[in-house]
Amino acid sequence: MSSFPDARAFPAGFRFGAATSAYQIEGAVAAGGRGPSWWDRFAHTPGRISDGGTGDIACDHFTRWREDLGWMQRLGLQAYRFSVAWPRIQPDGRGAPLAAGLDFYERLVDGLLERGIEPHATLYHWDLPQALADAGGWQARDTAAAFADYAGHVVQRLADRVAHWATLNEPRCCAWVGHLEGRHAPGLTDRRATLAAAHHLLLAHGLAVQALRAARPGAPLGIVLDVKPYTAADDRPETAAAVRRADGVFNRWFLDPLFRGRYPDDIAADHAADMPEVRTADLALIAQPLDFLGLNYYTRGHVRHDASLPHPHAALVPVPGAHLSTMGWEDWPQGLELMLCRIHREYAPRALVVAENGAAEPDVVDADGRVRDPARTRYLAGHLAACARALAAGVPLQAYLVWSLMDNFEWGRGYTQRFGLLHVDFETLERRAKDSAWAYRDFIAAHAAAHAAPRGA
Ligand code: IFM
Repeated sequence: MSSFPDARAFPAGFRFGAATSAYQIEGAVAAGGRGPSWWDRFAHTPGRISDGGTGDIACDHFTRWREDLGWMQRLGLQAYRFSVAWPRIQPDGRGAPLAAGLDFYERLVDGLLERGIEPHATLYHWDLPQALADAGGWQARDTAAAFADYAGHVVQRLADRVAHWATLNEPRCCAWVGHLEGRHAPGLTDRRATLAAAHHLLLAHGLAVQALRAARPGAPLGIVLDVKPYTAADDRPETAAAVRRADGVFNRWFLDPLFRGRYPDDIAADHAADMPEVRTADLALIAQPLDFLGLNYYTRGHVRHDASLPHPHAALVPVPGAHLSTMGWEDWPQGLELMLCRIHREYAPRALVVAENGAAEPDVVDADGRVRDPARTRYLAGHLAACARALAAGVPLQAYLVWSLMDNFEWGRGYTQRFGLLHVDFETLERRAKDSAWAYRDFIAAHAAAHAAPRGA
């Protein structure tokens, strides 16, 4: 407990919770008429997932959701971020919504509320219906309009009960890792496809915000971006330029259009030959005011210039003595403080939420049934301290959500990475809280106690 910050640094009403996403935990991929998504297709393609895993069963949350709510309650979580699987609502990505799909998320939301847990919903966490993928996926402009229609169905049913609606999770990752690095669905390595996907994802966000504001005025809307600070591993001017480019691609390519209504000139110039069609009204749609911005933060990029690498010509350099998670990511909490403060200063979103933060560690169940994961506890404590410093600096941070509630399907890395507060035995699907989960529970309880009304007041 001692390395956690003083819980009083977080105001009353600040929410501590955890996050998941549909394809990573739900399983039950054909239940209730759910259609296939491009992640079903990708995961079933030999060689795509490092351990051959798929989301067919995952954590079977679709049937065990009540048990999972029980765990959230036991840990004292105050907020839970989940995503809605588009193919459960519209199996082909278009048309009338499936009642079974909407009912599932309605039960989940009502179950959260009954337990005093604030629901945070994300409308797209990468599971694009395969029928839309076949019609061009995010490279097709039409997919953006289809998304706004789907979003409307979900928000129409649940708007009165969800605290935060995020349109998209990490459009950068969907565009870059899926279309340039080939490690995520749809598995492409094509820069034109990447930039088209990125633009159409942002357009989808803008169209959805417009549709949702018209249908449900007052529903709290935002988007979740993955952000990463870049630091220079040497003092050469070429490295400073590489840092700027890497930051431009990772951070500014999304923050600038969303908050300033334009793509960053330097990166747009670098990519002029590969840019998609950007119509006159697109950027105004993308830059509509939002109620909050969600940030997913894990690590930094410590880099040096390397001309032999493709744009942004930045090679990662290991930091001596740094603790690395099993993903190979450095535990660097200063980066979270830095990004929170910078985004507040430079882009001024109305409110911020840490929508994901956590670490994959080589967790094992000991003979006594405990999962001792001190590195994760240290990681969480350090990043909570970073949030406390950002709050003290005036950042309007409202919530902190751990990635993830439970061990799950880590995309291209299958089941090899354990990010959970809950350990999941993927043979039996049994859940058990790791030591870090109990430490987080104690911290949340300390915060609640610090803000409890004095007796007799
Ligand atoms: O598991 C992912 C999640 O789906 C999106 N953000 C990063 C996490 C860890 O890689």
